[in-house]
Amino acid sequence: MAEYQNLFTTVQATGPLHHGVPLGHGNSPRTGEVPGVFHILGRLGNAQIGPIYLGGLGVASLICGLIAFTTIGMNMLASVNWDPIQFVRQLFWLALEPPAPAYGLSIPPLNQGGWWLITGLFLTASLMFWWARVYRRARELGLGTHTAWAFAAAIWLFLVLGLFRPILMGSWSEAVPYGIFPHLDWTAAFSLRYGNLFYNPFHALSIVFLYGSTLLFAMHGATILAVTRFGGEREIEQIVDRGTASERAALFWRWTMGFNATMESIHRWAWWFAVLCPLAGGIGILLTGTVVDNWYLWSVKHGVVPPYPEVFPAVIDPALANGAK
Ligand code: 07D
Repeated sequence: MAEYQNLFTTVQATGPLHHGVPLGHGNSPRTGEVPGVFHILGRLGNAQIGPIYLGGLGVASLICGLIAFTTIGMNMLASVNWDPIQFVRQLFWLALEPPAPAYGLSIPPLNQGGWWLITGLFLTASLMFWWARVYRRARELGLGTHTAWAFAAAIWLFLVLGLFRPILMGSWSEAVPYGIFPHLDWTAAFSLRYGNLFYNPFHALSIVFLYGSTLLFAMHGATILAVTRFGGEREIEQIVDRGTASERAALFWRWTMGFNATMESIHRWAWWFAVLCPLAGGIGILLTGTVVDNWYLWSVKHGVVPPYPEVFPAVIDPALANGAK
């Protein structure tokens, strides 16, 4: 008999279709009365699709997101003289840029950053509505709101980059453009302007949690897959029994590194690592240009990195050089 392998193969349990628990007072009905079952989807996740809950918040979020998306697209199209071929050809290079520095925090004409401001407004509204939807849907199912607060950590970094820091700096021009390569160019330029972001300790900390998250995810995913032959993916029954897949998994880690997380605490680790990535990152970005102007010189000053040896001319902050302003 072929052994059950589960890196790619999944077991698809089939049974009666389930619409979910009844919804309380004040909820909209779920959309899609007869959910479908698709074998191909079942290879990735659950085979049952729908019914979806749309609701007022969901609709509001989608409308705002669509307005933002369309405004970005139309501005990009305008930038190539409404030529659809060039739009597709140059798509990765096109951008909707924030206003020029001269406008500060004022409202510029539409084609000089005004559209960028309007897009930001709708994109932020869309994220806020979606956040409220995530929170509410969790509450309506009697769940904790862990997902909403993790999402809030990502929104924190988004708002620092596009709203909080530009306001502290007194200029919308500090914000990130909408566009594929342009936003990457912005990232590189930002790092260079502020003395190399690698020397920003919060950027370093953010990377620790980013990489840490992938490591934890791999360890957890691998551990659970390794014990599914003992039913380990059905976690709840495992926690209370001895001699189970769960106990073997724990033992494996105690054997290999002397310590193990538990079925519950591993998820706490995962949540905190993921959340601390944008949380630490947001702090690092907020400090850049507001409190610290050059992270390399800051690191030299605080003994984090050695200065260049005397054989080179003294390093000066490029921002203070003649002709910088
Ligand atoms: C971006 C925010 C939440 C997003 C939300 C979604 C939409 C969709 C679309 C309508 C992810 C909003 C939805 C926008 C709308 C339509 C069409 C979360 C985000 C809510 N770095 N770096 C980080 C590394 C360097 C730089 C974080 C590594 C260079 C800048 C992370 C390296 C330079 C910033 C990280 C490296 C540089 C960062 C991001 C290596 C120049 C940030 C964490 C190995 C390239 C950001 C403190 C995250 C930050 C950030 C990793 C190198 C610049 C840890 C591994 C030296 C300017 N970098 N980086 O979760 O927080 O992002 O910095 O070289 O702003 Mg970096």
